[in-house]
Amino acid sequence: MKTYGNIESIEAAYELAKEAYGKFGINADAVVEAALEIPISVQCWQGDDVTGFEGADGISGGGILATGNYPGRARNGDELRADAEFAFSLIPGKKRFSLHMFYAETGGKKVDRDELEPEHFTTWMAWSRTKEIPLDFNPSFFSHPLANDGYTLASADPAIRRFWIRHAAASRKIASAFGANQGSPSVTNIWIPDGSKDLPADRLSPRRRLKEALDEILDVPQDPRTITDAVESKLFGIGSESYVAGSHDFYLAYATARQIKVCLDMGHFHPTENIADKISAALLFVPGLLIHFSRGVRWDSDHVPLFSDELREVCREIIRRNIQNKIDFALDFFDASINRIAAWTIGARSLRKALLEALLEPSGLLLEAEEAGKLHERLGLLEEFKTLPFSAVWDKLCLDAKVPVGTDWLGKIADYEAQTLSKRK
Ligand code: RNT
Ligand code: ZN
Repeated sequence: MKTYGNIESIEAAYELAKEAYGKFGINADAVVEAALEIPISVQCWQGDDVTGFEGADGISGGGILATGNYPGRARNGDELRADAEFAFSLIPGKKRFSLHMFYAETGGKKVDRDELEPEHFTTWMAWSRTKEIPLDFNPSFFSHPLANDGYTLASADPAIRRFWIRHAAASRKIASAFGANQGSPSVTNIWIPDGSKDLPADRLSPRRRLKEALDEILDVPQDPRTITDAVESKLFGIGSESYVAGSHDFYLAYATARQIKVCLDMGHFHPTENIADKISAALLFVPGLLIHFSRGVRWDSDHVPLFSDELREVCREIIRRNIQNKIDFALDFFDASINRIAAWTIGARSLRKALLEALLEPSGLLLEAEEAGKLHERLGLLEEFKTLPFSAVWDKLCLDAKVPVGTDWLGKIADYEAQTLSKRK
């Protein structure tokens, strides 16, 4: 693979770009720095097709499913950590790592999900400290015998419900240990698959049970300096096509009432609905948002996000209002049909790219035109800003962050595949 360019030409192109942005009052140097500072939470589950370490072997179940069989899936904690570290070397800027409960390391001992303790994440926490990668967390309400009938926290069976309440409580305790270990809150996201394949006769009771279960879980006090709670809605899933108990309306109301964060997943709405417009509305009522950056193709397919209009719109919406401190930026996709490290790299780089682009936008001028009632000017500027020399600044950002510029990361992936992934049989 040819290398993308030499340092001199990247710097020279950047100087010209800097001048172009400078004309609109944007300081590109400062923007590059700011863009690198925004943490992106990388999802561990892309590395192993949402399998976990319980020996489930590729069955994710519970409304989500990784498809494809590209060789080289990480099979244990050491492989997953090694793959993630390698991906991090290709992704510019600050990173976090998001775990699920079923990535506990129990040393071969069977410990059910309601009995896991912080000690089962000792290796993860040590790694997090050494690599300075803070951890986020997710209780795992799927791929488990007690999730087989499609209901967990909203289950009509009190024994099943109890199990999952204990599971969530254990997760929050572990997340809080992460938070203490890393000195900042671990963002802990509750997503449950609960729903019905066909038309339910009673839509209310599961939601009432879900509300009561969540109350019980969140009533257990945890130090807010160590954990931030979030709840994630969904429109439908595989096997829950007709009804999902934890819908957007449900969680928006719930999070408002409890003053916790709402998680908006880009793939969890109607295919033509973009979450960009929901951000300002929700933030008037909830303390913050967790965003799962994903790309739905016709449905909630969890494809790798690209530098798409949808993703760029979401980033612009956040940056224009300068509300990035209220947003947790997280990735959520799982594609087993391509090299998994490339999937991480493409998804995370697209998000960083969209953040950079949004930060470079001279949005103050748009606002001025709007406030002055010069709407033709607003439209004209909006259109002109699209073709400012953004890519030169992106290359410079990668250079500054000491990650491969342009397509250079592809060669590194090929080497890692030859040396490491291809040996996993
Ligand atoms: C599922 C949700 C959830 C999961 C991960 C694995 O539809 O998007 O966020 O993808 O927790
Ligand atoms: Zn999600």
